[in-house]
Amino acid sequence: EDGHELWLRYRQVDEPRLLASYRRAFTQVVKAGDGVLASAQAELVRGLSGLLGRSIGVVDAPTRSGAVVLGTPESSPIVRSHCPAAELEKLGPEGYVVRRARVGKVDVVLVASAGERGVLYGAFHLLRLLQTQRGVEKLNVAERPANPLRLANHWDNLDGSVERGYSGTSIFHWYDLPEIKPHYVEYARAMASVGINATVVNNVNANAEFLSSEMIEKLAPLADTLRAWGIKLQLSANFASPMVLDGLETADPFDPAVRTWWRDKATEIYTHIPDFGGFLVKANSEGQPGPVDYGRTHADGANLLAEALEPHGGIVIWRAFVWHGPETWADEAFETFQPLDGEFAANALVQIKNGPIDFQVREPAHPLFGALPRTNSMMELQVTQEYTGQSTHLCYAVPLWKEVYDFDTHGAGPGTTVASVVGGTAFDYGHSGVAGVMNFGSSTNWTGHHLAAANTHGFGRLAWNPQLSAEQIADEWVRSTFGSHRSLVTVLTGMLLHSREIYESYNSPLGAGFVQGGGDHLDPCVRCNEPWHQSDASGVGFDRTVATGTGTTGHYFPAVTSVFESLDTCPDELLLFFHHVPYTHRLRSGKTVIQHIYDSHFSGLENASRLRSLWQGLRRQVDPRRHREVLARFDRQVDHARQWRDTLVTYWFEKSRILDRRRSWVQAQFGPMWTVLHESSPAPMELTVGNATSGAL
Ligand code: BDP
Repeated sequence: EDGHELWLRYRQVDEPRLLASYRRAFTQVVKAGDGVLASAQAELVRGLSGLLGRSIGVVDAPTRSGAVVLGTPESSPIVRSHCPAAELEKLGPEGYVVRRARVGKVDVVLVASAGERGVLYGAFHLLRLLQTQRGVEKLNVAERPANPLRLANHWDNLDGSVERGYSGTSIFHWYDLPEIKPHYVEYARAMASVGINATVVNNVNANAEFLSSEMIEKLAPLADTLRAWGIKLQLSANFASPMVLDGLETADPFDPAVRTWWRDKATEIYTHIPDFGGFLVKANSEGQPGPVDYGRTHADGANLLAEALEPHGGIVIWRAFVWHGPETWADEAFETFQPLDGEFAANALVQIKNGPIDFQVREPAHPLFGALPRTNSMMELQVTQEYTGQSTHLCYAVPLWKEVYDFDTHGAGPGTTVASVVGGTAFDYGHSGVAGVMNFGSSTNWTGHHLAAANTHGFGRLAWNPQLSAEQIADEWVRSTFGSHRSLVTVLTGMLLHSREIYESYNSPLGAGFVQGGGDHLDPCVRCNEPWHQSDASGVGFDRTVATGTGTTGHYFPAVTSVFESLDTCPDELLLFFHHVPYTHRLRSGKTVIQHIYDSHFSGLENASRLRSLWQGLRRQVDPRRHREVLARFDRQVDHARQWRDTLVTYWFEKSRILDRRRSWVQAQFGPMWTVLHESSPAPMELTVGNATSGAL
């Protein structure tokens, strides 16, 4: 196995009694229709044939019990007569029911929805039940997605490179378009299987060429391919496109020629791609052009594109990621966008990263969530592991994402979770949802590290339903990807669920954040990132309080501000994000901050080794190739975790001049240097033995 099939392997169910019951329950598939319905039908045939280990035929009408009937009230008379239209309408065009019904003399399984997409998602749901070995005697499923927009963001460039991609080059072969490669369909199936309904195929650092006439024509067949799987194509747009592509002298949103240019461009796109989703824009951020270049606001810029897309039903997604330096990074997005609340067009959305910095392993939720009651908002998550170990480290992000979804912003009173904001229920949003910066590339297994595909899967499943637990989602991915062997499921699910905290512990405990090196964000560069974690001789952490710091805590609603503002209530895991504290500050555990940092780097490495051993122990439950390839990644993870430990422990020892209670380790590492530091240190040093502090040296 090479991992190319991801979680859609559909291997024959290996539990004989279950297999027999599934074979009785599903016997044939009733012809469904064209387009998305044909995709749903094809997937059911493929999936059921694989899982049942026998070929499943397509029939015009049910002839045996166990026929699967899929469709909408328009496409299927059986659905029309057995599913009340009102019931389906309530679930919306992407929601579905899966249940049994009696049709004439046979028992059938209905997969029904008010819309074709819902039928497709229902088909995947049905297959998931079998992949995860659930009982199907009592089928009574009714689902609808929590987030209307569930968007993949690819940061893929025209030259085939992928910004922050760790799995080879782009999956999209731009120069070969309009030729459609078979793997575009595989891509679309994988995305649709977890409910992704739109995809931005190019980098937010956008090359204007993506909007050229030649490119639009070339992209049209790709859009057709995606459409068959319920996915709308979208493009990142460079704000200066009118200048770059057609030599206009300005991109000022108030310039009539610029407005005409965008309107004409939109019309051109919709001529070729009638269901084009719209634009995604990174403006006035990290060197990208934008409306601020002309003294206009971000809302002015967004509304320019929104106006052009509006007649065609398109949306513009405007990113809130703006910053000009470590000092104000956590504040700038809030301070720029919050005052603009209510000024964005009805078909514009602001896309907000999950935290106020930049996809760190631990951050508080972004203060803009809940603070834009009159601006359609959505969340941006990073599926590709830029700051979380790239394709070397196991770091399952679902627990991290769940924390953000569950975060109570108090925006419309207590209980205004981020999930309710981006799900569109907290405020009267016309559009909302979630975007994931994707981790797919040209590697055979798509994600480089086989286990990184769990993040792709988890992103989609959580976007569909943020109420699902991380355990449930991990369990589902493991079973579908590796099979349902009991010890494998238990061990691998546990590994996934602990992996983020393990990575965090040797990378950046207590919310210090941003300790990766300059360009590639993989290796430690704790010294060069001092402006972010603000370590000095007196202590560590960034004072973002209202009382004495930058005031970031004040951007949250009062109930949240008070929690983060006070040292007594700020959660330890975010302590250094919000506070600058002495190294001897005591955590709730009773440990000092510095000892916690030391301990955490040591235990992090030990736990990384443990992950490796656990995986080694799965040798008999995992096929040889995938086992070998993942083990090689764990080898590198352990080596790298050791580098992290040694670099960071050394750094913080030098900064704090406080000894780790593992004195012998320090002496072995530093030898004479320890003496030098000890002798020259003006600051008192603390030595702890066991759990007890012996006081200053
Ligand atoms: C940062 C990445 C950079 C992206 C930027 C963004 O390092 O490559 O362009 O985010 O989101 O995390 O625009």
